[in-house]
Order: sequence, then C-alpha cells, then structure tokens
Amino acid sequence: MTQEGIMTETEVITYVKATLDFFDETAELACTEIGDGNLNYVFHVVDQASDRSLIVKQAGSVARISDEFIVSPDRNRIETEILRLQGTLAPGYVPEVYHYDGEKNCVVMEDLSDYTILRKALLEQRQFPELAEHLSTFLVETLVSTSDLVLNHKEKKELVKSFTNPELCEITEDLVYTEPFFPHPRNDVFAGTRPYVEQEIWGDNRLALETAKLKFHFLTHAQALLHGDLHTGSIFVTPTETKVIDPEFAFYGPAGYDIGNLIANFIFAYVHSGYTSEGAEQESFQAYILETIETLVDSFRTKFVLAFEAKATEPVARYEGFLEHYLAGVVEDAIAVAGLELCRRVIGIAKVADLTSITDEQARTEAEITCLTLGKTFILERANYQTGSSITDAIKGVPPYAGN
Ligand code: SR1
Ligand code: MG
Repeated sequence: MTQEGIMTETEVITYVKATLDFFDETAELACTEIGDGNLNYVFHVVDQASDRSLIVKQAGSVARISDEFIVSPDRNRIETEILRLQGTLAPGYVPEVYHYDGEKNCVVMEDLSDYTILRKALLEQRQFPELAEHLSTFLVETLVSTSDLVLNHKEKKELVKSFTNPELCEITEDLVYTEPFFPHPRNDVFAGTRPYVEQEIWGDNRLALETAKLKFHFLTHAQALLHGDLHTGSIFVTPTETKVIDPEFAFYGPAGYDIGNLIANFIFAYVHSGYTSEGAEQESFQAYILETIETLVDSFRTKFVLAFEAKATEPVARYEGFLEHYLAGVVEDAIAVAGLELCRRVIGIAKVADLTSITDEQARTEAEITCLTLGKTFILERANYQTGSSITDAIKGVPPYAGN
C-alpha cells in the first residue's frame, strides 16, 4: 500500500504532462513505479514512440521500509539542490535535474535506464576499469570545493544551513553509529553469526568506546558536503560512465564518510564472490576489487592534493604540514566509517544483498564474520591504514574464523 500523498502511476503521467515540456503533447506515456529502496517512490515514465523517458522520485513523510522512521520530505529538496551543485562541481557524474516540486515533494530527473546499479553488476562479477578513477574524481571535486579549505567561510556556513538534514542524519546516527554495537531490538542478526556478535562486538567495551568517539565526530565535524549514503546501490554504471544517485542523506559532515562507505561496500562484493564463485573467475574478480579499492584511495589522495594546490583559499591551510595533517584525518575517518558500515550491514536492520543472498548458512556465517572481523579492526586501528595497499593487505589477511 502506498502512503498518503504519493501519486499513483496514472497521476504521475498527468503530472508530467501538465508540468513539463519534455514529451510531445500527443505522446502516449507509460509509467511504472520501480523503486526498491528503503525510503522513496520512483516512477519511470516513457514515451515508447519516441523512446524519451524520465524519472519522477517522490518522498513521503515516513520511510517506505517502515513507518517507524518519520523522515521529512524536505530530503527531496536537499537531494535536488545537491544534485544541481554536484552537477556543477563534478559535471557528468550525477543525473540531470529537470524539475523540483516542493509541494508534491518530487524531483524529476534524467532516466538512467541504460545504466546498471553497481551493486547488482558487482554481484554478477562484472568489472568496470574506470570506476575508481571516476569515483575518486567525483569525491575530490565535491568534497574539497565545499570545504573551508576552498569556500569563503560565510558562504560555507550558508551551505551548512541549507543542507541541515536532521532526520536523515538521525537514521545514520542510529543505524550506523549506535544500534549495531549493543543488543538493540531493531537489530537483525543471522543465527550463525550471533555468537560472534555477542562476544566480539557487544562484549567488547573498547569497541563501544571507539564507536562513541566516532559518533560524536560525525555529529560535530561539519567539514565538507557529503553524499551521506554512498554505497554501491547509489551508483549507476556503464562500461565507460559512472553516475552517483540518491544523495538525500547529504549534509555537512566528516569528509571521509563517503569514501569509507564505498570501501566497505567494495569489500562486501569481494566477500560475496568468495562464496559464490571459484577458480580463475573468483581470482580475477577479487583482484579487480582490490585494485579498485587501492586506486580509489590512492587516487583520492593524489587528486585531493592537486585540488588543494589549485583551489585552496584559506591562508593558514597552506602552512607547512597542514595539508598532510588534514588529509591523514580524512583517510582515518574513511577507515573508521568503512569499519562501521561493515558491522552495521551485518548486525543492523538495513542489509546488503551481497551477504543476504548467500544461501548456504555456513557460508553466510563465515562471510559475515569476515566482515565483522575487518570492521572491528578498522574501527579500533583506524589510524593505521593510510594507503590503498595497507587496506587491501588487511582484506587479504583476515584470519579464517575458528568457529563458535
Ligand atoms: C531507514 S533507511 C535504512 C538505510 O537505507 C539507506 O539507504 C541508508 O543506508 C539507511 O541507513
Ligand atoms: Mg538511498
């Protein structure tokens, strides 16, 4: 059942015809609701005669996954504004916005049906050689240019105001930073994995303390304008192009957040392939994922330095040693977020298909414990992974779990 205020497919056709000059007046449009995310409704509208098409994304006042999440439809404005901003900062890496409607809480945008969602493609073990370069460019261009390194500090504060996103941030504060690390009723732990979680995650006070420090860092560190939910389900790909979608969790937070999320989600794809393929196929895909993580991190570092050199306006940021200090902090935050994401997708309510689609119980348990082991290491030792190869060495070196 759809929520109050959400258009039917027929109403979307009427709306699009009345509001936009996109299709011919006589066009016979077909509309299908195709959303499979946790929050919104997504309508695909197509004129089969001309093959022109677009997407209408509408936000309701509660999450689609469960009405216990009350989420302001203002997220639709935030998504529209950040897509427009990212489109200027990193041209070609986000869908084009055609129209925004603050009464219906919907945004009309470019249809990317010719692309594939990256998570799905990685589960099929497809490889995209340009992906890490595209993503590192996108991240550097959007993060550096929205930070106090580059922006006039008053302008930046205006952006912080405009992208204040309390309800979506609360979801992240709860689902990423809090609930997975104690026995919260909303958690959803696979039976085979539970003994490990009880002992190694919920039973470790040292880990709890570090997650508390990280939560307060997330709450208070308005460093750059983030996507805020950059997992592999938020990326569309073709063999040559990459588009980042769904930035409704956008807000000013720690600049390492998005890259950390990406690292964890590449690790999910790596772990998945370990239980669903074998031989040369598995070897080739896992080598590709490791290379992607290394390039993502190392190119991010290189491009960050170049963007800083070219664009930084804050004079004290150019003092000797400051850039190294700043960048090391960003990468440390990224590793911590990778660790949190690795844990929360196993323990918390919001899962990833990379793990849930592993049908053999023992295999899923092993896969999940691998993610938790790495996640915990990344949280506790987050300062020790500054280069791509240090991260991939950790992934290759996860000890096999000895059993419960
Ligand atoms: C209630 S929303 C659950 C999750 O879905 C989104 O994609 C975010 O990852 C969020 O944590
Ligand atoms: Mg999303």
